[in-house]
Amino acid sequence: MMKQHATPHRQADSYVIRHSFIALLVCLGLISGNAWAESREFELTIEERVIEVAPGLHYQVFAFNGQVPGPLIRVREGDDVTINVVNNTTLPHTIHWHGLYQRNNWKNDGVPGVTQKAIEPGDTFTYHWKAEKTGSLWYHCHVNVSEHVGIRGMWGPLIVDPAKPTKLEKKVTKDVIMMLSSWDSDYAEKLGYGGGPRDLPNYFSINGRAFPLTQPIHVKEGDVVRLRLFGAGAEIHSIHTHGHDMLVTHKDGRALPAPYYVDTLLIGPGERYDAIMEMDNPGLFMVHDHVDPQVTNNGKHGGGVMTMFVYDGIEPVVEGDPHGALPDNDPDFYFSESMKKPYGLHNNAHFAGVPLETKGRAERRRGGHETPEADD
Ligand SMILES: [Cu+2]
Repeated sequence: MMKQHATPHRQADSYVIRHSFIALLVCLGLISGNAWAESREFELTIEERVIEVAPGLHYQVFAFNGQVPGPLIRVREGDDVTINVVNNTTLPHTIHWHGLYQRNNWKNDGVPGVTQKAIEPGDTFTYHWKAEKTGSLWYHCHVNVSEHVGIRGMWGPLIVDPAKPTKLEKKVTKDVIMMLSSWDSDYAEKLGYGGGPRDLPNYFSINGRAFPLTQPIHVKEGDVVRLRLFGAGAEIHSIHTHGHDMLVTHKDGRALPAPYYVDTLLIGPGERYDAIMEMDNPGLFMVHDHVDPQVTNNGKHGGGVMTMFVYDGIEPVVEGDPHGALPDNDPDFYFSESMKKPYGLHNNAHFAGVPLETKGRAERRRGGHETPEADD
């Protein structure tokens, strides 16, 4: 046997090797949360664009990288992130990184007049932060929020993957990000105005598009879907999934100690819920807002916050049903494809708007956010 033949000298060697190895393991354990942390740098511009929110509703927006929602930013817990922002619009903006703690870093919190001066038209600003908080976070403008965030599309998803995911989230096969918001057609062509407390929104959307411009959610039996629901606008939404319960696992990015099942979930402005769903019931099943006015387009039923789970191999049984009306041309409409890509910033051409005519830009530059007399 080896042990019987080992000399005292060799025993001492193996003692040193064994204990060095244990020390190395302890070191790795201590830094495991940040063992793979990386520095990442992204570019974000803010552009004046026009997007089609609903059939016939062309809406002027302030668009991050020219798109609404803004691009997915996905990083890992502990990453050091730098974002260079260029404001190519005619009004000032900032970016608030909603959910981040900004420990010893409050000057990167993006609040105009508090943590920084707003980024003026033509100016640039660089944000640096550490991804200390994990989960479904988001970023949005913090200047004139009721207009810029409320009705101009200045929001996008920021997903920070935890170093140690929960057992439940490890099972996920498909991510589905839904950012819910609303629009007021009175202000579609009045960039710089609107979003006031007496204005009533008349269009409601998932990822900036109202049904039938939403997309079906394609799944197959056995998929485990992670719905990430964001209250990006000023309305309260009540999301109902037909045929399936949602297991609510995370609130505002944090894993819940006791996940719970629902079939209808209330989401207020700024809130995020993650719900994990077993796709075990093949068919066509609606997903929609149960706040009834929010499934309309300008008062007409059959619009707004509405889509459908479509299982592979299932054909519609009713001619002209909503499934048939969905255009079904973008598998990344819910960021499902972007979430499969490596960490980084991912633009999505489907969400891109068309450049805004320059008419009115000079007046906005002079007039700022003053409400015109005609709009009182
Ligand atoms: Cu803004």
